[in-house]
This record gives sequence, C-alpha cells and structure tokens, in this order.
Amino acid sequence: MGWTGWICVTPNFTVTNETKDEVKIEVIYMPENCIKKSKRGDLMNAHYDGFLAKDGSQFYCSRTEKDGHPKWFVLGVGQVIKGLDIGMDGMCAGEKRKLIIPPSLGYGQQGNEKVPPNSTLMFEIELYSVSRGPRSMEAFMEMDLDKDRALSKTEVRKSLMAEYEKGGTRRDDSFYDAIIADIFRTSDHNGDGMISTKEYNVYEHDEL
Ligand SMILES: [Ca+2]
Ligand SMILES: [Ca+2]
Repeated sequence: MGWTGWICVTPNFTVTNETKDEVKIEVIYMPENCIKKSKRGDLMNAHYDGFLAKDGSQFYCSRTEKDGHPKWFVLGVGQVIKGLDIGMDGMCAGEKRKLIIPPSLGYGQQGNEKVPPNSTLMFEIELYSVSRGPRSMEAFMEMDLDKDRALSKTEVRKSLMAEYEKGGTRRDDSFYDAIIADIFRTSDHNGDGMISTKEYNVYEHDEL
C-alpha cells in the first residue's frame, strides 16, 4: 500500500450530472483482503485530498499538511464534513475512493477560507486502517500485556490475532506482518519499535 510515491497533484477529472444531496462514490482501488468494512463510530486513518470540482484546484492535501501523516478521525460523528462521513462508510483498509460531494454535504452556502460558497467538492481518499472505536486507554492497557506502558510488535500481533481469529480462521504470519508494519509506520513516530501511550493517542481533530 505504499503511499510514499503519492504526490499531491491536480488529477484529471470532469464532473458530470452532479446530483444534489448525494455523495458520488467511485472505488479506485479495492484490496484483495477486504475484511473489515468501516461503519459509524470506527476510528479511521486516512489520507485525503480535496479539490474544487469546478476547476480541479486543490484546497486541501493531508500529505503536505503539518507532518504529512495520515489523519485519524472517528467516522460518522461530524469530525469531518458530512460528505466524507457518508462517502467513507463501508470502506476497508487499503481501499482508495474518489468522492464527489455536493455543497449541501460539504461547506454549504458559506464555504470556508479556501472553499468558495456553494462549491461541489472532489476528494481522493486512501484508507490505511479501520478499527473499532476510538483509541482508548482501556484498549491500550488491554494490549499492553507486560504493563510497561508501551506496545511491542508481539503485543500488537497478539491483539490482532485475537481480533482476526475470533471466528476460528487461522491466518498466516505474512498477513499480520503487513498489518503490523503498517501500524508501526503510521504510529511509531520515533521509530523505536514500540508504540508509546502518546504515540497511540495521536488524536487529531482536524478542521475538515
Ligand atoms: Ca508492553
Ligand atoms: Ca515509539
């Protein structure tokens, strides 16, 4: 799922027949392992770039914002604009979507500093992870088996195995290796191979 090569450029697209009050969803990439689909209340980790539909100009790019990390937010609770809450429902980790969002589900008649009034928006989304519920300290403590207030790869693996193998299906190591590599890439900011409580709780409430 490498996103390192993804740069923020204006894509080639045209908007036709935009429907009022409806989010148009186009799946650009669907991963083979689509295990868990997002639903309201899930914690999402995604990159999303926003463009104005009328001329394709970019008004937001999470890859160049702040530290360029994918953004964390809870789905369906208004932490992002309505069109994103709707358009990112039923999505799985690794999936990419293009969304077309009418003004009523975007920034409306007001717009914001970068979005003119009554703008139809186009978003490109790449979802990295979906997990049930916000990252709570309770969940952290549960995963932190040796109680050293840091999560090792072994601890993360055990917790993933408990979750993915609930139904009794055994998955091979490479399945977990890929997920763990992804989790540590996005969460282990100082690269010491452990996820600290601070790194775990990177809760960003973005303006979007
Ligand atoms: Ca630990
Ligand atoms: Ca760390």
